[in-house]
Order: sequence, then C-alpha cells, then structure tokens
Amino acid sequence: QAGAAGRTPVTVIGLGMMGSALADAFLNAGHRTTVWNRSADKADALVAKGAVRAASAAEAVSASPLIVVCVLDYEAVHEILGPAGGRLAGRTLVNLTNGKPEQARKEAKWANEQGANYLDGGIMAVPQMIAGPEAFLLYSGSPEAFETYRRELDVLGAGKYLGEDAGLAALYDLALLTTAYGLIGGFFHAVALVGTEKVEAAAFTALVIPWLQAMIASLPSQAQALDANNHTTDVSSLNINKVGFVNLIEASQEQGVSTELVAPIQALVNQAVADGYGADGLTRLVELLKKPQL
Ligand code: FVH
Repeated sequence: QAGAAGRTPVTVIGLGMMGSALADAFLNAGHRTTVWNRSADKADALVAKGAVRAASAAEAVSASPLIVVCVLDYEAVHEILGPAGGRLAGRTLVNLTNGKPEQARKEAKWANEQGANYLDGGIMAVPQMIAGPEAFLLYSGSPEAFETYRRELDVLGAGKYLGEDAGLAALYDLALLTTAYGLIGGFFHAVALVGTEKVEAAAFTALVIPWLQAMIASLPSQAQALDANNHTTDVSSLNINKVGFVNLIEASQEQGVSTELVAPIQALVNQAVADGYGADGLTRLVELLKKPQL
C-alpha cells in the first residue's frame, strides 16, 4: 500500500505530547497519516494540518499497513488494541510506549497471534527533538518489520535495531533513562546545596557543564574496566570516596539539604569498603549492584 508520492500510509495511535510529535513528523515527511486518540480533541491540530481522523481505534488500525502506538503504558495499549486485534493481521505494529522487557515480549506474542509483525521501541528523545538530528529510537522484535519500514521509522529519528528479542529495546531504554535520572538527580542535589547560599542555578550550571563533560569523557575507560572486571584504579579509590562522601552528607545536612538522592550511593561505597575493596575504583560498585541482598 502506498499513499501520496509513493509514501507508506501510517497510523499513529495516542496523541499525547510524544504521539502528537510523531504524527506531526510523519505528516511533515509527506505520509498519509491517520490518527486516533482517546480524547478526540487532541487530534484537532493534526487534522487541521492534513491528518485523517479515525472514528475508532479499529478504524485507525485498518487505515495503514504501519501502525505506531505511543500511550501512557502497556495497559492502555491493550485497552486500545485488544478490541481491534482482528484488524492487525498482515500489518506491522510498532509500540513506542515505555514499558518493561517482559511486557514487550508478551505484546510481541499477542501481536504475532493476531497475524501482525511486531517491533517494540524506545524513544531516546523528548517531543521537541523528534525528526531532529539528535533523536534516536531503539527497536527490537521482528527483523522483517524493521527492514521493511526502516525508511519510514527514520522519519522520527535515527533507528537502532537491537535484535529479535522484543524485550531488548525496553531494557536498553530503561537503562539509558537511568543514566539520565542519575545525572539529573546529581544536578538537583548540587543546585539545592549551592542554593542554600543564594547561588543561582543558572550561574552554577556554567560550572556543572564542563565538569560533567570531563566526567562523561571518563566513561569509555570505566566501561573497559567493567568489561575486563578489573577495578584497580590510579584515579581515586573507594577509601578516598568514602571520606569525601562523609563530607558531602554532613555538609548537606548542615546546609539543610535532604541527602535522600546521594545517601544510597554512600551506602554502596561504605559496603564496598567494608567488603575489603577500599583500594578499588568506583567501578567496583557495579558488582555490588548485581547482588540483590544489598
Ligand atoms: N514525553 C517524553 O518526553 C517521553 C520521551 C520518551 C518516551 N516517552 C513515552 O511516550 C509515551 C507517551 O508519553 P507522552 O509524553 O506522550 O504522555 P502524555 O502526553 O501524558 O500522553 C499520554 C497518552 O496516553 C493516552 N492514554 C492514557 N491512558 C489511556 C487509556 N487507558 N486508554 C487510551 N489512551 C490512554 C492519553 O490519551 P488521552 O488522555 O489524551 O485521552 C495520551 O494520548 C509514554 O510511554 C512515555 O513514557 C515520552
């Protein structure tokens, strides 16, 4: 099935902040774009730009060979697509809803039972980045689906295919989100700490950026140490970090700032030192994270 200018018709289900950006990108790229959202008014702006409003989720599924769904969670995906399952046969379902690997695998099984090809995806972008040079999306599931619709999916951002296991995209997505939450959490603690002395966040951020850039530059060598399971260090030992953490925690308390974001890392450092790894570098903490009894 080809639409205007030979481009594949696409359906986007879910028009929240992200779904609207996805539909907008397909429209801008010249695809006939059918849209559906539970609250119908969220389709208005897209319809004014040329999108086709489907009267129901089932109608939206029937409109295109490629269906992209991006809603709150997998429960919502099921509420929407469950009754329309029969219409998925012979189509490709790309689920860009955030979820867990097990949910993605179950969804793939269900979609395959309906006769559909299934790709699960993780969007490594905020809505404003969609279709821009920095957006990238992770996919896993049917290799045939990725090969067939790679060009269409690249409209949203660079696609990275991770493998046939549908759970992989969710796993990588959650892992990458963790890195962002860690960074943002550290930033928030730091801003709160200097804020106690009336330092404005904007002024302080001018120092944060070069500092974090230097820290990011150290990640490849940390990754090498982790892959080699070699935690020796000539950078800084856990012993020295343990002392630094006491200062960080006590200074935060004295300045009236909650330690809830940083205390769990201190606990890991202390545990590693107590286990006899004080001379090792920070990468040793990954070994502790793998042990659920901590
Ligand atoms: N926004 C972002 O920056 C992130 C970037 C990375 C990927 N995430 C994930 O994208 C999914 C959608 O997120 P969103 O930002 O578009 O979220 P909202 O603007 O809150 O829109 C939510 C949509 O979900 C629909 N919905 C919720 N529950 C149901 C339901 N039971 N049945 C049908 N639809 C449902 C909601 O519909 P409505 O409330 O407008 O009627 C919106 O379309 C999400 O997985 C992020 O983690 C975004």
